[in-house]
Amino acid sequence: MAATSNQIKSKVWDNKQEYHLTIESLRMLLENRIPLIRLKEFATPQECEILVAQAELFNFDCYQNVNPKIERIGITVFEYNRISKAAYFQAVERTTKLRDCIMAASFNPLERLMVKIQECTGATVRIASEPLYGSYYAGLIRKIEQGTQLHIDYAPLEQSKWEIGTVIYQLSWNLYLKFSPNNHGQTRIYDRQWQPGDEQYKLDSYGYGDTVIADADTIAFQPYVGDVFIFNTRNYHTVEPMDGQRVTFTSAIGLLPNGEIILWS
Ligand SMILES: O=C(O)CCC(=O)C(=O)O
Ligand SMILES: [Fe+2]
Repeated sequence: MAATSNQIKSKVWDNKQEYHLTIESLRMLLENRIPLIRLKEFATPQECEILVAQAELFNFDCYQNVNPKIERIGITVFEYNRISKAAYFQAVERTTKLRDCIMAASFNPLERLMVKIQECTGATVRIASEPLYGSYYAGLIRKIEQGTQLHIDYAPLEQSKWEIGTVIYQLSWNLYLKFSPNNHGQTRIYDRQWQPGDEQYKLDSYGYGDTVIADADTIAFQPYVGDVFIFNTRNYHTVEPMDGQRVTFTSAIGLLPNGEIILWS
């Protein structure tokens, strides 16, 4: 039985060990050969606490058309997709000022992550940029406390007419800033990537039905404050609901065909 299912699957996830950030582990994550990379103690508890306190001086907005509720500071291409590209880029400058104001009074996780990726890969690591419009926004401060639906984040599908739609692989990194101590709010990733044809399983603005992940291997991780977890968002994934607070700092990461690594939200 096992041999047969291994033959049907193109490969098997190596999830026996924890992977740290190296050029090899990043390559394996991009190619979906491992489910996760963990950057343990990326930030100190104090840094995380100060960043959350600074963010809470401002308003968190709810994602449009998303159920259950997700709150965030920052803008997303996901939401502006159905408004317009021009409106997204109009909002970049003021949103970047707000983010920079919060980071200046605490610390800059975006810069720290970009330097780490640059050092380990030697690649050009930059904020995504759109011809005629300029820089994207990157770096949401986000509260996902009521969980998410089963979903993927994959710009070649969702933002096919933007620069980010040309990435060949897409990841997401989340720094866990605040996490009420309990065993809920885990992130679950399935060894099943979005494929053309999956749109038949789509339920609403972003959720997919469970049939799409039937029989797929899965891994769930318990976030710790100060850690960064990176995973491949072409893989179906969910966040479990929890009682209490769950605040992250996050953006998308993509690899372009020319080898450059870009970040955006
Ligand atoms: O908050 C998390 O753990 C993951 C959220 C998510 O869906 C993502 O980063 O793509
Ligand atoms: Fe996601």
